[in-house]
Amino acid sequence: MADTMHTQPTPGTARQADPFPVKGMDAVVFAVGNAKQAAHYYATAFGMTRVAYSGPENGSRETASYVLESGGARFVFTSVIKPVSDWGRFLADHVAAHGDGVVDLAVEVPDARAAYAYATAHGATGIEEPYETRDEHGTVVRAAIATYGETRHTLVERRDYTGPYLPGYVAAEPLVATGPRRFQAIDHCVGNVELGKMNEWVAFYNNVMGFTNMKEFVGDDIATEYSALMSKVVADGTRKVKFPLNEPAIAKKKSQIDEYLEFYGGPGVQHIALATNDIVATVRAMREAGVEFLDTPDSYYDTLGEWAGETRVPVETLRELKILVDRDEDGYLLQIFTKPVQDKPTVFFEMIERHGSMGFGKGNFKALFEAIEREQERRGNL
Ligand code: TYF
Ligand code: FE
Repeated sequence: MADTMHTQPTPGTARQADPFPVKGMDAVVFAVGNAKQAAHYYATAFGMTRVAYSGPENGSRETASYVLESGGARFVFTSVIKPVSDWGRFLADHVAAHGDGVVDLAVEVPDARAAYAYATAHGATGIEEPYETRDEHGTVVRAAIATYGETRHTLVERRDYTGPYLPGYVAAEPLVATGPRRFQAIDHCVGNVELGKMNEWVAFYNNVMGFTNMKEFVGDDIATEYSALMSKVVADGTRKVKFPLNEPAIAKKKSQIDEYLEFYGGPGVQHIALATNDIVATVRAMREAGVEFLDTPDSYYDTLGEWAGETRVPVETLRELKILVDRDEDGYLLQIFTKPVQDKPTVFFEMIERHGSMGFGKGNFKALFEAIEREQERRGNL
């Protein structure tokens, strides 16, 4: 891919130190109308374990927050009890404007002050200056910068912090009996931005966070044929944090990205991909718990063997569960997409099992986008 938005170190010169080191995703923070019930859904349907809580019982009169984990993946569900501060009003307004959605893609960094200084010096809008909080478990330094829409990146520095989440939270019991883990990490977090803005946001991540572009992208050619979106992926130096960015494309049908932007009320997080080691067990368990996935036509599986080759999972099992396969020069991946997880056609999830491939399922775009269009049609939005 022609790539002028960033520069890799020139061969032969010493490799530059990472200008914006990150340790990984810290948390995905959702603002929701009813955190108590959302937490229950992610516990029962996604198999996540509640580990921490903050609410009126432990001194937070304004908000209730449930922290759930699955392996290294952490989700926080926050809802407003009664707004009294700017933060409470922001969360209440966010839910009113967007419905349930992601307010924060929090990134763990070794040095939050340095990360914030670098980001703001390279064009980021600061939302929160670096601040320190501590309790008996240690100290955490945080700062926050704005990204697309009303979304932010909190930069979290955990100074040997041993508490269950952050100062202000108490350890909490799992909400339901925990079974086998259904996923162990956040693989990537995707943002939808407005028409014509994708390259600006790619440049933002290049400049502000030193992220570089991954090779997978959806350009004009694919967009106008069937996908109705354009997409590029930025990632940190270690490829632990990967942020694909979509914008609508003018195609034959109304773009799924336009549908999102209309119902979300602007740019925001579209999907979170969760890495699993056993997508078959995961999808079975989630389907049993009532999670709805996008359908894939049988014809997809009739020709699968011809191009996808052998995978860990027999084609008949893939067909039964509607799991998709993609293969590239590095290996293959298995993936599946949920339907939107709220009544608005906005946020959804992807389950992904990687076997060498670092891609995002480009070979599935046709089948996938046709499935999404069938759903758009069912909703009357096409
Ligand atoms: O993250 C990605 O880029 C892939 C492909 O609505 C994708 O998961 C892109 C857009 C979309 C669903 C999947
Ligand atoms: Fe994805």
